Order: sequence, then structure tokens, then C-alpha cells
Amino acid sequence: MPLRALVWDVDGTVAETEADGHRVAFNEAFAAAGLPWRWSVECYGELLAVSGGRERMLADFATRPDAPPLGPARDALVAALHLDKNRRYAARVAAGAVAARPGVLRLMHEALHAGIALAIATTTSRSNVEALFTTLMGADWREHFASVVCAEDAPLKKPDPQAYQRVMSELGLAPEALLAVEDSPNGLAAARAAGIATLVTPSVYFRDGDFTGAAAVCAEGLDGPPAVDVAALRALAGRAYFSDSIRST
Ligand code: XBP
Ligand code: MG
Repeated sequence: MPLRALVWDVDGTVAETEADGHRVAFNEAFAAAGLPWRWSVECYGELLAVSGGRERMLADFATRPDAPPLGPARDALVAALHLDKNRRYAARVAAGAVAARPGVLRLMHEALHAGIALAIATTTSRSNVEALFTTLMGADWREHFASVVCAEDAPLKKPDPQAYQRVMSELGLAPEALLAVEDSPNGLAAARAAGIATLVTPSVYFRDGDFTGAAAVCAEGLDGPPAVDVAALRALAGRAYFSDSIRST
């Protein structure tokens, strides 16, 4: 089946948003709330095993004796911190703290030019997607995407396939007509569980990730070498259950 749509993950795939974006914004939110907790670059890497900012905080707070006890007080704290974190993240992104990864905007442009639709399947909040794409592509960014599924639309976070299933139903396309682009093991697992072939471009936190089951892994990023082009995308679509790799050597 010919490739009809390229489905992009956001954090780590479109941009390295985590270490200098979300992590710093979380720490700013902790400080503004008078909390002594700070997430180092290293410990944040471990916390990334949990998808979703709220879920990540809950996982961390479960290990802190000075966090409010489980229940409404902890839930309220997490909700308030998450709102403040996202506001601070948007400000950081607007100020230029995060750039698109090499090859992302080129490949999006080439796909559109070749008649392949673009979509987004992410577990991040809609406000974060809005902030990032407005900065990277301009105020009319949404016009370039046939479907944009965020945390609010698919509350079951990756590795659950819900975000990808929602994209498929919005596009009215079978998984064989799609190719996902992901950076993490959880993202790969989500796309695979939806039956979608997946090109992995590992982000800094997942350089050593287990990407068994990917249609291909471009270890050097989308610009390579070798660079990923539309012909490569078309060749990968439908290869949901093969493992291969695109490497420079
Ligand atoms: C990545 C995530 C998100 C972000 C933070 O999603 O798991 O939680 O780290 O965003 P993806 P929120 O790679 O699927 O885009 O705080 O809004 O969850
Ligand atoms: Mg990701």
C-alpha cells in the first residue's frame, strides 16, 4: 500500500525538547512553588521512562518523603505544577531555547511536496505543541497537518497506542498507509502496537535505547549520513515487523 501519511512524534523527535525545555521548566516551577526538588539532566533521563509530565511527577513524588501524601493534596500540587511548567516551557520555546532537529523541517516539506500528508501523535499537552510549532513553522503551522493528536485527545500515554489509533481514525487510513517517526522505545512501542511501521531517530536520551521492531533506525539523524528522503520513507511504509538499520558505516 502506498505511503499516505507521515506521523510525527514531538518531544525528542521534532526537537530535543526535554533537557533544555521541559526539564528546566519543571525545575523553575518547583522553585516558584517554594519546593526544594530539582531534576538533574541525568535523573531526568531516568524519569523519561514515564511518559507524560503529570505521570512523571507522580512517579518521582512517590519516592520523596517530603511530598504530600497520596490523594487530593498530591493531585492538586501536581496539577498546579504541570500548568505552571507548561507556561514556562512555552515561554522558553518562544525565546528560542529549542531548535528543530536537523532534517525535520526539510523532510516535512519534501513529504508534503510529494503528496504525503503530515500528522502528529504525541503524549505532550496541546499547549506545548502549539508553542513549539508556532516557533518552528509560524502561526499557520496547523494548516500543514491533516491530524494533530495530543495528550488531551489521547489520555492513555505511550506506549499505549491510543494516540496513533486516534490519528488513524481521523485520517481514515489503515496502518499500512502510514509511517511513524519516533525517538524513544515507548514511542516505538506505541506505534508498533497500532500496527504502524516506524522510523526511529534516537534523541540524546535514547541513544542506547532498544529499538527492536523498528522499520529502520537512523542513528545519525534524519540528515544522516545517509539522509532520509521520500524514496526511503516510501520503502519503509508497511514494514511494521521488520528490523533494519540505516547507519553511516
Ligand atoms: C513526551 C512526553 C511528555 C513531555 C512533557 O511525549 O512524555 O510528557 O515530556 O510534556 P512525546 P507534558 O515524545 O510522545 O511527544 O508535560 O505536557 O506531558
Ligand atoms: Mg518522543
